[in-house]
Amino acid sequence: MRLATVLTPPTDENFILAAQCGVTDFVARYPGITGEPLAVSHQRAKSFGLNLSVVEGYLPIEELKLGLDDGRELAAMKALLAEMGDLGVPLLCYNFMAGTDWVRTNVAAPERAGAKVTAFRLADAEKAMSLSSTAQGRMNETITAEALWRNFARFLDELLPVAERFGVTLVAHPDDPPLPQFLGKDRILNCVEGFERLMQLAPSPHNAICFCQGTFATMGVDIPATIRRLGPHIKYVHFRDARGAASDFAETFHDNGPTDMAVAMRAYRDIGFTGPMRPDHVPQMHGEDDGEQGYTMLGRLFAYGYMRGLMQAVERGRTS
Ligand SMILES: [Mn+2]
Repeated sequence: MRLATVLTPPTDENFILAAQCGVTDFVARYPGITGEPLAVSHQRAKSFGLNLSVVEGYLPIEELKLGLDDGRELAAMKALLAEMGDLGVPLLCYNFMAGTDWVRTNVAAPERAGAKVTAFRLADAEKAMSLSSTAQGRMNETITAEALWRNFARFLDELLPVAERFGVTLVAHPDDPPLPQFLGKDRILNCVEGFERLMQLAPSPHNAICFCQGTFATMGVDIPATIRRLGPHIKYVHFRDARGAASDFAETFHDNGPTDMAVAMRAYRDIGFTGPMRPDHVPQMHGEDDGEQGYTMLGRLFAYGYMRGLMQAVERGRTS
């Protein structure tokens, strides 16, 4: 297993802190959003001793999800895959939620000693705020699960062969929150069966899963059993925890949620997972009030140490 991270922002200081904590893999956001060419991110990461191994977040696929792309999104995605191939970046993480990215209704829920976490309550969804810049537009469209699956099949028909050619694996992130429907749009990657259907839809080692553990926790499933069930299809992990269910939950510090994280880590080891694993959303800590919710740095430093401790424990066999 390799300790990975996003850095928001990807400043020299944040790169140095991550490298000092033992992080080896860097996760870049879609270059069209950050404005930084992928080759530059790749080189920058390398200069701090990190490998750029994942591109993730805010991809140009919103029209593709709705079946409304005029060809521009497809072209942008194919260009991205080619660029990733050139640089040897192996994983592209995407989601298939229509109309929104991840959504929370509270970005300052209390965690330990005044730290703040994000939380979601369906009852408050009318005031739901999307934390994504891509969530604008198409808010009034509706879409059924079957239409989404049709669009998903077309998406894979077009992009999977290109990904295969360039040595890139597409990893699908679950719908967050994993509700059956949200804002008039059905959701399809909201349960384990949805991921099994996706794997059957296009069987290929390049069609794989991002196991966002916090999202699976809010599905109410047994985490270690689900890691074993999805097994070799898991190629990338978002490591975090949440307390509650899809319609009402709050995130937690890594050591303060309901999931036995050591048992989860053992399950990743047991399925032979050797890919990148990153802390996902983290609590906003003292002095970080103006940071991007879920993506501030101090909570991440805590997470690096916690995760590295668990990784070393299971990989050296001390907890088995
Ligand atoms: Mn995630």
